[in-house]
Formats: sequence, C-alpha cells, structure tokens
Amino acid sequence: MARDWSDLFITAEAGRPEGSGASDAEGEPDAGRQRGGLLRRLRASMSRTRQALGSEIQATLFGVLDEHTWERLEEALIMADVGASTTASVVATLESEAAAGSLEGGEALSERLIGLLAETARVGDGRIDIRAEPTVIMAVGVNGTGKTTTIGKLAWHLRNELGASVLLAAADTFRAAASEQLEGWALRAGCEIVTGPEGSDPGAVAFEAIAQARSRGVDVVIVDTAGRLHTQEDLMGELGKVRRVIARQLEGAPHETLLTLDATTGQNGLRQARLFAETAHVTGVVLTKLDGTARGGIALAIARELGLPVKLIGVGESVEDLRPFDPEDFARALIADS
Ligand SMILES: Nc1nc2c(ncn2[C@@H]2O[C@H](COP(=O)(O)OP(=O)(O)OP(=O)(O)O)[C@@H](O)[C@H]2O)c(=O)[nH]1
Ligand SMILES: [Mg+2]
Repeated sequence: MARDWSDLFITAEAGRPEGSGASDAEGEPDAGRQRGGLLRRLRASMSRTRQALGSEIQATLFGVLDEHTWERLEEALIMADVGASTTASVVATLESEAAAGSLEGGEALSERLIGLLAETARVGDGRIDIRAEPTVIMAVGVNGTGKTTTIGKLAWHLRNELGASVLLAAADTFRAAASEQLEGWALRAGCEIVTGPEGSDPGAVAFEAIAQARSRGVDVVIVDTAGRLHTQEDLMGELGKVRRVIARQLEGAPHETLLTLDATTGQNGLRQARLFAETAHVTGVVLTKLDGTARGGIALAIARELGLPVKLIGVGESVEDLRPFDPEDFARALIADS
C-alpha cells in the first residue's frame, strides 16, 4: 500500500513496483526525515483514538494474560470502531498464538496486533493509476462527508508533489455555493476549473471538463458531485447518468471513483457506504475527519467490511491533512506507544 505520494500514484514515468518508495525513503536522508515527520503528524492527528485505545492495550497485553485480557482487548477494539468481525478474528489469532507460546511479553504481543490489524486492512494495492491521459477521478458520497475538501487537497498534491496539471469539474450544480467552494480550492491548488449554472445538468459540466482537458492536454480531471444519500433513488440515478456521460466520451473513464466516508459517523456510515459502493462503482475509499474521532479504528475495518481499499485519509482541514493510507503505519499510530 502507499506510504507517500509518489507511492500512491502510478505514473507513466515512475511505474515503480509497490514498496519501492519506502526503501527509497530509507536510502535518502531527506526523504527519511520527511517520512519521520509525516508519521509524527499522523500520530498527533490520531491522538484521540490512541489515548482511548492505548491505556487498554497497556492494561491488557502488558499485564498478566488471562481470559479477561482477551475480552477486554476485544471491547477496546470494538469501542475504537475496528468492527466486530475484524476484532473477533484478530483477537482469536493473537490469543491462540500467545497460548502456543510463540509470543511473549507486551511488546511482542502489541507488534503482532499491529501486524494482524494491518493485514486485515489490505485489499488490492491501494494505489491510484494516473497513466491515462487524461485520467478522470470522480468523488461521490453522502452530504458533508468531505468530497469537495478532499478534491481540493488532492489537486494540490497532484500539482505540487507530481507536477501534474489538474482540471476540476464542478458537477455539483445543486447549490451555487458548491461551485464557489471548489473555485476557492482551484485557486489554492493553482488549477483550472469548469463550472455550470446552478441547477444545470451535472453531466454537461463533466462533459465540458473532459473536452477541455483533452484539447489542452491536462493530466487529471477531478469531478465533484453533489452529496446524496444511498436511499435517494433519483439522485443515485443521476450519478449513474454522469458516469455514463463520462464513459461515452472517454473510454475507460472514470478511471477512479472515490467514496468519501466521514469517520465520525462510525459503523452507521459503514452501512450507508455499503449500499453506496454497490451502486456507484466505487474503486476506493477516502476516510475523512479521522482527527475528530476517538474511533479511528474504522479505517482498519473498511477493507474487510466493504471489500474496498482505503486509499486516502483526511486528518484535518488544511491541504497537508490529506495523506495516502498505509495500514501498517496507521495501525502503529493507533497502538504503539512510541
Ligand atoms: N476536521 C476535518 N474536517 C474535514 C475533513 N475533511 C473535510 N472536513 C470538513 O468537513 C466539512 C464538509 O466538507 P465538504 O468538503 O464541503 O463536504 P462535501 O462532501 O463536499 O459536502 P456536500 O457537497 O455538501 O455534500 C467542511 O467544513 C470541511 O472543512 C477532515 O479530514 N478533517
Ligand atoms: Mg461538496
């Protein structure tokens, strides 16, 4: 999975095999330092979950192991929203390995717990292929989950980390304020934007954006859409229409459909997302607002519960607060003391 931005994107110049970015980072002092800084930031933004979980981990895995240990550990993981089925399977494996004598001491147990949690959170390679020209990325999700903010941050990183040209499509024509919000992000990220009048056809905005991107040789088009509930059949139908307009115009597009999910809505959000994912051809999840919850364990349950990789996480409102998701780094940020 992706540990930094150059790992996350598959580009024509640097179609590197998975994991090579991490070893590069170790080889270069600057990149290594940068990675250390990113991990510290991740730990800081996950502090609410870590504080809630950390004391329970200390009390269970670092104490005397008995039947209460495993029950208490299960409760703590479920409280952190790791999810009942993920928790049950991870704790059962840990318990049997401890009973077999292959793990001794709190350090070994918590390291193994990190490994088991990371394993369950892996599905696919979690990367985003931007080799198609242009690549079309669509953002979908329930109202207020962070679609527009994520698009803005993503555009900024594509421009600044990869030097890619980006065009935003304001296909949320539902409210005039939605276009204005995306215009603000286009300005910040230094990219172009295509908008349409309030109430106009969102498919027409997406169409125009792709036409402009093709004629100008833009690398990535990101399409914003209006928030909607999975239960609103007409609005879900509209999403399908936008998708078809894009697909007819450009073969293979949209190449990536990202579902934004608000981590603070927990298991409830997960249920909504399941239905959303079924109808919207979602290829990956962006889990937002992880900074605002003590239940960040949900990031580790999504792959298992939805069968989709988490590709990006949002840990705040500024541009730097979007980052590629790496299950191992994430599990460590939640569990390890240092
Ligand atoms: N703390 C925090 N706030 C976030 C994050 N991502 C988004 N937000 C905030 O959440 C609010 C809603 O974000 P939007 O990007 O407008 O959400 P949206 O999905 O586009 O909303 P609609 O277009 O109305 O459906 C804004 O105030 C964002 O600043 C995050 O990772 N952390
Ligand atoms: Mg929006």
